[in-house]
Amino acid sequence: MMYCRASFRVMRGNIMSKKNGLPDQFKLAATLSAELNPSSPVIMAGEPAGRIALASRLGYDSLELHWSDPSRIPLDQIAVACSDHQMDISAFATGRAYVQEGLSLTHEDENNRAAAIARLKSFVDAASPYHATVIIGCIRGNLASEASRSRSLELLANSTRMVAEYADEKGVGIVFEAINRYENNYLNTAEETASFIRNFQLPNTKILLDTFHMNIEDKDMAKAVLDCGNLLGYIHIADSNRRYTGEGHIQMKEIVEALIKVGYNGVLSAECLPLPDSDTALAGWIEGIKKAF
Ligand code: LER
Ligand code: MN
Repeated sequence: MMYCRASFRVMRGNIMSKKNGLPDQFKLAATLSAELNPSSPVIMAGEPAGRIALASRLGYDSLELHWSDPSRIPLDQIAVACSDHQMDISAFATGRAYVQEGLSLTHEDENNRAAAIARLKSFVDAASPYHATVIIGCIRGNLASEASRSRSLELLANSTRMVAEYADEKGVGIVFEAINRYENNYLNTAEETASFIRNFQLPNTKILLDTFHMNIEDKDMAKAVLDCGNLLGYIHIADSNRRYTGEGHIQMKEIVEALIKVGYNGVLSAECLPLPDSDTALAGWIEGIKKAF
C-alpha cells in the first residue's frame, strides 16, 4: 500500500486542513511506539489500529514511528489502519537503535559504525514506500573526548552522507536533529547543527528542530527558526517540561510565527511525554498547537 507524500513538501497556498482547521501546509504527527514510558517522549503506544483511529479523530494527519529496528514495526497493521483513517507515516525515528543497542555513527569501532549505517539504510528502505522522512538524532553517538571532536565530525559527516545519498535514490529525505547537551555532548544548538549540515554540504539532509531541546540550548528560539530558513525539514513540538504544548512556558506563538515567516511546509510532531496519560496528552497537544495559531 502506498501513500504519496513528498518528504519535503511543496507549499499549497493558504488552504485549511479539513481535519484540524490549521493551514494545510502544516501536517500534525502523533508519535507511536510499542510501549509507553512516562520518561520517554512518545505520546501513544500499543495496539496500532485503535490508537491510529483516535489520533485521526482528534485531528492528526500522520504518524512518527519510534522503534529501534524497522523489522520489529508492525508496518502492515499500521499501513491498513492509516489507510482506514486517512493518516500517513511522516517519519521514522531511529534513536532507539543507539539507546537500546548502542549503535553509533561515530563509534570508535568500525563494525559498530557500519552496523549503525546499515540500520539507518534499513530504516530508509522501510520509509521509502511511504515517502516518509528518516530522523538522525541520538544515533550520531557522543564525542569520546573534546580532542576527538574534529575526527568525530568527519566520521559523522561521512556516515550521514552515505545514508543520505542512499535515501535520495529511494525518495526519502533525511533530517538531522539538534539535541540538548544532557543527551548528546555535541551539535546541541540549532546554529551548530545547521553549520554542520551546511559546512559538510550534506546532500538530501535538513535540520530537525525540537522545541524541548531548543528551550535548553537556543538563546532565541524564534530567531533560531528564522536562521535555519529553508534548511528546516521537520519539527518536534513539546513544551519546556516536555509535556504537551501549553503545559510549560515556551512561547509557541512566536515559534509558529517564525515557521510561517520562513514558509515552513512540513510536519509538526507531537514528540512529548505521555503525561498525565496518553489520551489526555494526545488531545491536549492538538489544543495547545491550535492556540499558538
Ligand atoms: C529524539 O527526537 C529526541 O528528541 C531525543 O531527546 C529522544 O530522547
Ligand atoms: Mn526530538
